[in-house]
Amino acid sequence: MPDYKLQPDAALDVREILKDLASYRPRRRGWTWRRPAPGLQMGSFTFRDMSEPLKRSVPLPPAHHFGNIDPQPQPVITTEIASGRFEDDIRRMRMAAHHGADHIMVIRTAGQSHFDSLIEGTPQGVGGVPITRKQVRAQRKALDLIEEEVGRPINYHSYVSGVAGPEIAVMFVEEGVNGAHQDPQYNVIYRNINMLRSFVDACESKTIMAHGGLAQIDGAHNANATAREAWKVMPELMVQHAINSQFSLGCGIPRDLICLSTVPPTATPAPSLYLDLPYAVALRELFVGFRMRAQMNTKYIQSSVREATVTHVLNMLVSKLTSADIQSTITPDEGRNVPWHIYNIEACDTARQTFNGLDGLMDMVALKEDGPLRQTARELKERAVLFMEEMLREGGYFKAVEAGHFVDSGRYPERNGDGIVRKMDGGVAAHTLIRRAADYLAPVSAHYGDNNTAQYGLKPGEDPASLIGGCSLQRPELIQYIDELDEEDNVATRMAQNEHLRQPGAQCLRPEMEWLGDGTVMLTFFFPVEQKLAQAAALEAARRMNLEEAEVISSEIMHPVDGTRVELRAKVPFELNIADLVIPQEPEVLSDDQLREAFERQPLTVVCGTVGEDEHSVGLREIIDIKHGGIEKYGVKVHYLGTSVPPEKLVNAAVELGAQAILASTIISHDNIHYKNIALIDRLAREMGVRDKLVFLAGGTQVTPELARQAGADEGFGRGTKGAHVATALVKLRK
Ligand code: Z97
Repeated sequence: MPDYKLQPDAALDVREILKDLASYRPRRRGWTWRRPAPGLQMGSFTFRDMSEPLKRSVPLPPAHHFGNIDPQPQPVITTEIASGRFEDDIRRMRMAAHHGADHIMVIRTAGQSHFDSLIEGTPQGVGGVPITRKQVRAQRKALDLIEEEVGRPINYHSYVSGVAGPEIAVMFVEEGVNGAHQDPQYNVIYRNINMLRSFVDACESKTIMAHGGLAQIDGAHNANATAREAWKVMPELMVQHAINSQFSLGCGIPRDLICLSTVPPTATPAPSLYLDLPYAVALRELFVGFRMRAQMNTKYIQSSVREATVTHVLNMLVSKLTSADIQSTITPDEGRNVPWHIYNIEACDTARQTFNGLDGLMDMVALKEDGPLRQTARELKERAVLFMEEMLREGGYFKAVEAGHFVDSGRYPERNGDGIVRKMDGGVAAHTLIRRAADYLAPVSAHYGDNNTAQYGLKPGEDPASLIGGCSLQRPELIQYIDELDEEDNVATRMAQNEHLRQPGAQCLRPEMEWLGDGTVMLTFFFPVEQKLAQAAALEAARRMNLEEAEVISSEIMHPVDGTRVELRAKVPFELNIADLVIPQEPEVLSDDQLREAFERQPLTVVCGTVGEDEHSVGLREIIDIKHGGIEKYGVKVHYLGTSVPPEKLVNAAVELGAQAILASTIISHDNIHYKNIALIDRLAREMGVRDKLVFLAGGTQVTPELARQAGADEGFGRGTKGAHVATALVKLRK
């Protein structure tokens, strides 16, 4: 292990990660599933479907009401990272791990599939990072530290696809990558790589992955995302899963590491569950013992985070009603290409929150054994089997692809003739297969097919690599580590440009969405006009706000002419100096004993109520009730006047009851009514000549202390206030 360790209260230092990479070795290999913890006790609750908790994490936002518990669901949770700069992805990985991700998928840069070899260095990517040894090694090293910090293994993942598949597979095993997509059908259909080459390469790639214990995910989700009417290709999706899963088994990958990449094919406003659930059931019935990697539907996502989140939650309901071993959390950026930190984190939280909420569901409900669910599931399986039989009749997979049978948007056996056609002698890397010589030998420990070791005296089962004293999978010192070759497009030059912003230690700060110091901000506008005008107005508003490079990233019609919501991204032209920033002082809170003693020495009476036309009572009761640790607990005498109390009544009661303080709770904030009521109480107390004898405190979720004081209160209290804060103010401010 490196000397560098993550400190819980210090930023991850990317500089430390990049040090001594040439000699870094991964800590472990192979995939890790979560460990179930049935009957887990956390806070006041017993959970049924959770896994072992984390050592350190960032709980969901409402967790502070529940003793800060952070139950971790049983499925492995994926986050997909695609910023284009691996050094910035590293910081995002730490955040994602703290929000419950233990499967970090690094999306590849566009075009890498067509490279016929490993690439070196760390060039900046488009839509993902170029997968190179240095990038993989740095990220695995960071994850080795992060997993120690959170207390759970983190699976690192990318793609063994493309013309260099086998080379990448070897590099992944050498570098401790834990999972990969590997499906030759992906090469053929989506990357137009020659099919014969792709299937031969897949034999080698899958064998190497089996040797390294990698989990393998297939590519069927892409058919779902590509077909025009995705809900019609369900039979074909099963055929794709079957071809790849059986192929992987044949190459030695154990069944429980073969993961079907399955997507609920439909999305709202279609009646999605009615279509998606039978499909999910059929799949799990056909593929017993294989693992389900539940991907979320991305095809129909538009640009609203809200809409993508609802799709995600509905998809996870399907996972819960059936099963998911890995739950993907594709961020809304798949729909609108905004690959920002916050969306990875939000999607992880969506998964955690949903599975927390659905805990124990299947102890209470069951899927019906008859009716449309079972009928449709059976029909889907029959269609898939017929598809497969037709393929065999017509001469096999390659012939079926030549005939355009895949990604056809018809509902099999119906065909629309819009399938993707590839030719056996066409595509990238066609005619590159070379028959092995009769005495071919590869002195490596993971290899597909005949390896003629007998000619060198090895017995069957003996490791061919022993002929050379071990291969690079056993002797990492054989690995050629090549550092940056490109003098301009490399991590050192990129980091030099924003070094003054790099934590820990930087004194300057810029807002960031994906890259350190990118200066990116997002603004939400509402304009009371139609969409095009609203978009133009948002851009002009950004210009006048001195923002740069403004672009509309989404707009939603609230009404065709009466209103549009516009989301806009832009860059700020400044840096902030950390030393100039004013951080409000934490309020000083007296201890329970000090407070009790103070009110014993000098008793105090308060009158309180929720003022105006406001029926909220919970917040104030938390501040006063002894049961919630409110001020009664310290011996304060409290007259609670209830809700919707007119300001005059509050001041009059204070006088009549001889109180020394008024507590006004004011929750509703429309038209600034909360501050208006604060000002009114202050004025009435002055007019009655009692203001200087009374402490006047005002609170509410939308109350800012400074504005409350400006309005006339002695002190204001916002969200998160406790009885002790208010009691301390009463001691300090009493007249
Ligand atoms: C996912 N959300 O879950 P390149 N091989 C397979 C793939 O599915 C992909 C690649 C390779 C998606 C992420 C789509 N999948 C994006 C089976 C991509 C990528 O882009 O050709 O270098 O490889 O995977």
